Amino acid sequence: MPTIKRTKFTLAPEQLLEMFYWLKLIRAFDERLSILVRQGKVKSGVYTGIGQEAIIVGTGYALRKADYVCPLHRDLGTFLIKGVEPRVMMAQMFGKSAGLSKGRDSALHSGVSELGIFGSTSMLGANLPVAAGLGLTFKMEHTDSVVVAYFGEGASNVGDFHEALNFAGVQHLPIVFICENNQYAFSVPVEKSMAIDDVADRAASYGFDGVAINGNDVLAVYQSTQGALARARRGEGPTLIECKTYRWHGHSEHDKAFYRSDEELAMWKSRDPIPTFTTYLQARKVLTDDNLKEIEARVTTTIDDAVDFATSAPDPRPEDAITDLYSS
Ligand SMILES: Cc1ncc(C[n+]2csc(CCOP(=O)(O)OP(=O)(O)O)c2C)c(N)n1
Repeated sequence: MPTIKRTKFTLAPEQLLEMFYWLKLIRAFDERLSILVRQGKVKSGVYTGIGQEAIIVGTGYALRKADYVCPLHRDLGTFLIKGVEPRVMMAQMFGKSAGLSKGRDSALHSGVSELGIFGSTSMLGANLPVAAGLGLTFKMEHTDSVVVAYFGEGASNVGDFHEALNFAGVQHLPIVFICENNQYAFSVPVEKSMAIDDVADRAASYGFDGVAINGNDVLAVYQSTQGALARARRGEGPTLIECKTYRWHGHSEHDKAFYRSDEELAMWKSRDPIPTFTTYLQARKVLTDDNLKEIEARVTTTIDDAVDFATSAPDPRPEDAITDLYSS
């Protein structure tokens, strides 16, 4: 069994601030969406990832354009960090023609091949064999691009997960499997769906390394991902990184999450990835009061602009429902 080479990936102050901006933007995007759902403005089902942003930023920051991501339903932030304009993403959620799928899906299944985003699948875990296929393509084309594939701990109990990891292990594919272990698969707590503590342990069955880390620590996620990416680019095969985290809202915005206690939620909120990183940056004098104000203002302007754009964007025209279709 190969061991993960520990390499320190250092970040310049500007990069740390950029990561901080992404954390704040992704949080603000989801928080605004949650309000817009209640105002009846969003056509799609909404599955926010509030509380889980450190995973998206730690894994997505510094990915190359040619690297692919295979997100799950909770990962709207992946689209933003991979380069989709917030305006376009908001229009997508409003079901407008300016959105990625021009208002023709429930908003969660669109991909953007030019940005290396494969749309998520409805069936849990079904994005993982797709990720394996993409990884095989990269290997056959002798590129050093990597696939980053996201899934929940719930999805790690379905067959697709095991088939994909097995194939990736046998073929030494350039894939980083990211488990967002947020403790619940809809209402099912992790201890009722798994007889082991760590999803990371499952990688050993398929011949590669798995590691369980604090998914609320953006720098820990970044370090682990960079190590896994470097190994994958060198042709050393896949890695599974399990990021322990918690989702603050229900499974979707229509789920009141009565199956968990207020104390549990409060405990996890005390581990909010954003204040933790804020304190870290302030202690190192990377984040000053002035640039904190500037970043917060930029986030608010960006989100307001996205909502204005999506609100005033035209609805899709009925006659366009049958364009962009093809048959074989
Ligand atoms: C094969 C399959 N079974 C059940 C569902 C219904 N379903 C959608 S999301 C979900 C829970 C997913 O939990 P997890 O994989 O842990 O991801 P999370 O939503 O917690 O991020 C379930 C059961 C589905 N979409 N596909």
